[in-house]
Amino acid sequence: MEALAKAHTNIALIKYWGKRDETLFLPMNSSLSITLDAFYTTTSVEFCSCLKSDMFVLNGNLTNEEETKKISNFLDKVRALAGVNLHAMVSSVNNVPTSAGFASSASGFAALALAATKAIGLDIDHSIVSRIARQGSGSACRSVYGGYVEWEKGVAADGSDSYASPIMDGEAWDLSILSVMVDSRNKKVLSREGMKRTVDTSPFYSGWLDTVEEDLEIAKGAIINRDFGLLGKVVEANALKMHATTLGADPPFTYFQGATLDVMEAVKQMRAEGVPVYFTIDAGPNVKVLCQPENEAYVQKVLAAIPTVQSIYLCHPGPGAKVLSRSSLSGTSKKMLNQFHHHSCTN
Ligand code: FM0
Repeated sequence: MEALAKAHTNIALIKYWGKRDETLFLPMNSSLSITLDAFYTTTSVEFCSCLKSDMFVLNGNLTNEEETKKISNFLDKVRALAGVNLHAMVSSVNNVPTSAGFASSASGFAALALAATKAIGLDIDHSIVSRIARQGSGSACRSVYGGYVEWEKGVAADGSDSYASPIMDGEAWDLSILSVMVDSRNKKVLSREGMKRTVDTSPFYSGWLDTVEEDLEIAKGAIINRDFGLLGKVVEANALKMHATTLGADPPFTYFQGATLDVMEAVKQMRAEGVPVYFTIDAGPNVKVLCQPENEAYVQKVLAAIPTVQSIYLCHPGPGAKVLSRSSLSGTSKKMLNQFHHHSCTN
């Protein structure tokens, strides 16, 4: 019982910020993202009666008990749904520059959700895969789809109506997303911890909830009408509102560093010169800059000249999660995924 799947990371244009249920990963608000072409995770899952426990191999290395436990807890949900009680060998290869501060949890859990459900024999559509991926990391539910994606928060207590769906294909509207890395140190306040502290203690959190659904409607309309100026404006404002909530938390915190402000300034400066370019920022110091493909070379040049910028990764809208065959693998992924391929068993 084996399957292989690949999923790409995504960047939120309208942020998921705060949970109403931490066990089921149910969000306080709906969110909207673009799946990216450049960063992805490839994962193989093999359930077998000969395995005594779950095993998790990441980038060719067997992980420790703590990491394996996270995967086991997630697989328990898949096993419960399928009514199957077998252990699994999971092997994942991240083509995500995690050392540069980019998160791999969205692509990781989307690929795992698809590979695990397929391997265990569930024949389910992507909306159910999205609902399962959500329970590994909220933003992972959006990586099940390609292009422009919305995660509807839902209202049901069991989470049955909280999953992502596609708004528009990436090919329908190409945009350039420049991931600007300013700091590669580990995050001081992880997104999970940061959003919890903010929900629990920040007096500004209710202000976030007041306008986020309206922001999402504006962003969705701008995408459908290919109105880049309107989209950029609401995306940037939404990110700043999210970051404003953290300053009111107890204890207060911010994800911004000096270099984050340098990039924000440069974006505003280019805009003052007439180039339509906007930024968004997640739970870390790096900045994602949005522009139209005709301006990407100029924007990249300007950003690269900022002394505190370490590197820039250029992305475009990417595809949704897909099941792959082993024969389609190549390069490092092939080597790493085959290294622990559990093929000796005859069960
Ligand atoms: O992506 O606690 O999914 O909408 O990146 O695993 O459910 O890592 F800017 C913050 C992502 C949060 C916004 O949180 O949290 C977004 C954020 P989990 P995630």
